[in-house]
Amino acid sequence: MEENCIFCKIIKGEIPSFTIYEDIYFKAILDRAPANLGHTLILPKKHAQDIFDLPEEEAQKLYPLVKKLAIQIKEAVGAEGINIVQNNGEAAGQSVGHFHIHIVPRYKEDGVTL
Ligand code: DGP
Repeated sequence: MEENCIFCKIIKGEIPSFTIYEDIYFKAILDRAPANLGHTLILPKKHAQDIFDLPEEEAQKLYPLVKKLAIQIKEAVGAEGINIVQNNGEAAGQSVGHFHIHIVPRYKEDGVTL
């Protein structure tokens, strides 16, 4: 838990969020500013700033979960495609300093820019 980290507060339940999945390592929530319906963020429960700071244990568990949720979200919203995006550092567009993966449902010519 990092003081003043929005995602740590969400994980602790101090800030409300719409949770679509949770286990001992991760919580997956709907993005509050979704690029498309079903835009989801996967957050490790243990605070890590970015990929460079992510513990090996979380790193190993992550991609099977990304795959599982991408499949379920695609089906749930009837998406034609999915973007999986993960920004590291301000220079790369990271605005919240707690590692997260975006799962963004996509449709042909939906005009979304990431
Ligand atoms: P990034 O730019 O990659 O760091 O993405 C941060 C995302 O986090 C952005 O899409 C908006 C989302 N976000 C920021 N604050 C909150 C919040 O309090 N609740 C939820 N659900 N999403 C948030």
